[in-house]
Amino acid sequence: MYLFHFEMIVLREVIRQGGPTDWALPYWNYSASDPKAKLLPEAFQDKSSIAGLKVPNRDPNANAGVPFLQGDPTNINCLNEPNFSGDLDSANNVIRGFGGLQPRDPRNPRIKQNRKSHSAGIGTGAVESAPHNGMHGALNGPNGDDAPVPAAAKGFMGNFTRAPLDPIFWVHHCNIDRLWEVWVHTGGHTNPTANDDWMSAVSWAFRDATGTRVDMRSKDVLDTRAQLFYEYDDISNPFSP
Ligand SMILES: [Cu+2]
Repeated sequence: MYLFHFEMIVLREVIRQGGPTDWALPYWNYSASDPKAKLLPEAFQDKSSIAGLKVPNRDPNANAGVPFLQGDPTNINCLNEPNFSGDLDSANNVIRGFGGLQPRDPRNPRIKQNRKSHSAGIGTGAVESAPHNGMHGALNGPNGDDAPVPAAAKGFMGNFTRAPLDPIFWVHHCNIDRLWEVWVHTGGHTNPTANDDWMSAVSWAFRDATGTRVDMRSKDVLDTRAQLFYEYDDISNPFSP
């Protein structure tokens, strides 16, 4: 939702400056087979000629254009989750599901917190765990909130309120949205539309490109073509034959 409104706001300015009328936010597919896909895209690196995309509050190796990922935060095992909604097994170990526990599942610890936060927890869905959270942490770099450095030097991507200050946030999140589209179009997966709660229980407020308030619910973003006027160029699933 916030990607859609951000895209519309930027598109309006792109057109005002004489740019393409079909401009769209790009996505960063760091899980592609090309090893270069795991490097920070060049436009965001220190050597970029686009000043606004260079951010010092980011992992220095990412900014230098060298490998910066530890472990495999780009893994897309989330695409193998058979169900969208997670559940808890009898040992109280989470069965993640692609999207996580239903927001009103009483076993979801987040129900006791602010449901609009997406802090990590037992209700964390597979795609939120990886690549979402893993890439946030990797791009943040060594200066997390607890690092003994001045506040101005702390990373952006590892902090909920600062992450959108890093332009890479937007292309990272576009890819997370794309992965949902990959998941739902492959493997016989479906969104759990029989349960209306996750689609309608919560609404969020945005500003459209003219500054007018718009309220949206999850059911408003289930079909990118019909509801949001875009589609991805590639929603192939590497795990599907
Ligand atoms: Cu995020």
